[in-house]
Amino acid sequence: MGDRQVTHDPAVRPDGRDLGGFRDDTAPWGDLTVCVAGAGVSGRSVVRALRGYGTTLVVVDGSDDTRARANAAELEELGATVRLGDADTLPDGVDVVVTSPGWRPDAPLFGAAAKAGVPVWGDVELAWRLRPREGAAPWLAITGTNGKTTTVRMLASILEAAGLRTEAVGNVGTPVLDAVVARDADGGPAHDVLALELSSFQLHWLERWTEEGPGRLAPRMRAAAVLNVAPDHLDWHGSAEAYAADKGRIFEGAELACVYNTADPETERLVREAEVTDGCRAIGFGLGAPGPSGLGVVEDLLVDRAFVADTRKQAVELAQVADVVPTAPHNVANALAAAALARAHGVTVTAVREGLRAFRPDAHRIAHVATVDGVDYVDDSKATNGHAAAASLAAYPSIVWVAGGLAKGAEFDGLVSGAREHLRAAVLIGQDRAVIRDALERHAPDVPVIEVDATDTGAMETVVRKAAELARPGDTVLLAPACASMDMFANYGARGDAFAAAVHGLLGDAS
Ligand code: UMA
Repeated sequence: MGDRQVTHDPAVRPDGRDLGGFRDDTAPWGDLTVCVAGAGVSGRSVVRALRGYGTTLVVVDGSDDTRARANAAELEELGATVRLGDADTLPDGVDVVVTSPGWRPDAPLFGAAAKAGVPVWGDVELAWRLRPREGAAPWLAITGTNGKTTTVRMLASILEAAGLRTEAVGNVGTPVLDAVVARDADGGPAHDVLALELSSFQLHWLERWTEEGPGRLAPRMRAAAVLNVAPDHLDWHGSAEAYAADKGRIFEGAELACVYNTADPETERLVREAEVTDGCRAIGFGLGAPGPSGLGVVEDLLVDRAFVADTRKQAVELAQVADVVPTAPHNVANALAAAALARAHGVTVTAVREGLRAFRPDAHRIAHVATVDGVDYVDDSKATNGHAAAASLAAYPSIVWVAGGLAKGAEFDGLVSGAREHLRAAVLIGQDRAVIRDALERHAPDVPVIEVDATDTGAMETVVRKAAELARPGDTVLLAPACASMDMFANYGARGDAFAAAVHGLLGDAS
């Protein structure tokens, strides 16, 4: 971490367009023509945020199905022009493209933008530039391969317990822009501080923070955390290195604290390589006793040795381990990361404890659905990559594993060889199930495998029935797909719901 001073001067972009002046809500946004890439959750938030300024908005989306048309109708009502079914060419007269996070960097639209000298921002970059000039809420941000949604919600719970007006935003589901443009009854910013979950995609689309030049205006977090880094989204980023580098960008220009996981050296490396603001501290969290400037666990207590007057001699008790629900090791680590960000922002020990006690995890995260004929059915649909599925598979001794979906370029050899001893059988679904089947053949050839060759959402009933046939009393049928869901379902939540509905169907049969 270097000693860097951050300034807020306007900047002229290398292509000559003076978009540096567009750095808060007082800029002449109405002068711009913006191409919005994607009519999904993020694209719609871009239109909602900019329409009030009179910005000319042209939305492009490659889809032209029922959902896309419904989104287009909503956007046209807000005054945007929408082009469906052609996402490759740049509309005329565009000053800047604002992209949704899922668009790959090699999309033809961005090639066309580069050729025309038109910059591309992510929706989070736009959110940073639309922050109110007066009283903007600082950003506390979290990324990581796994645990970030839970951790950002824990953080919001702690900030709320501290009496702060806050919201968990970003990849968690509520676009950052919606929060940034929200105003209170007096017309001031509606939030005191924001808790951001940022995906590697969203981080990729942020301007690079640099000490000099246009990058001086790039988003910077008051405090940021990387929870862990394991291979994911390799098809999008191109390599594990590029994925990690994009994750590391959350630390660039950080003001007060860069928070890393002492059990994951890659997260610490990303802190070391980051260029941050003068005075920014590196804070480690982990399940052991904390060193100076760390948060950790001593016996049954969560302990802070970082945000105390004398980090060599002092420590404060934050909460009991039992205050964290569920008290699984990875979740205690999540709680420590959330606490570190809150403490960096000046939140009291009491608020950390109260916030953690008040927090309850979302559905679809190692959620027990039912026990049928002595077999437990567990929904961990949120395990959308191998790293998350491995944690889940390690938690049960004898498993009928339900897996598959979109592999996102991943391989599963390590996952399967690590979980081999826990597997009674596997039931595979989805587009890339053959990649998992091949890994099972290589590393666990004795494990029976059934493939369900259907891509309609009703396939989950077949999957659960097959799993029930393979399971014996005492086993766990575990939905931990290690893959994304979008080949068959709207999202991982819908996949988990379909699993739970199929299990309840079995219960109906059994009663
Ligand atoms: N589209 C194209 N061309 C493309 C790609 C997409 O036209 O090449 C269109 C699609 O037809 C669709 C729209 O763009 O209409 C979708 O854009 P998007 O994929 O960026 O998704 P959004 O609806 O804007 O939702 C995004 C996040 N999705 C992704 O990053 C893929 C949501 O995270 C996030 O909650 C939301 O913004 C608000 O910030 C979801 C996710 O799966 C939950 N995230 C990944 C993860 O957690 O692993 C990163």
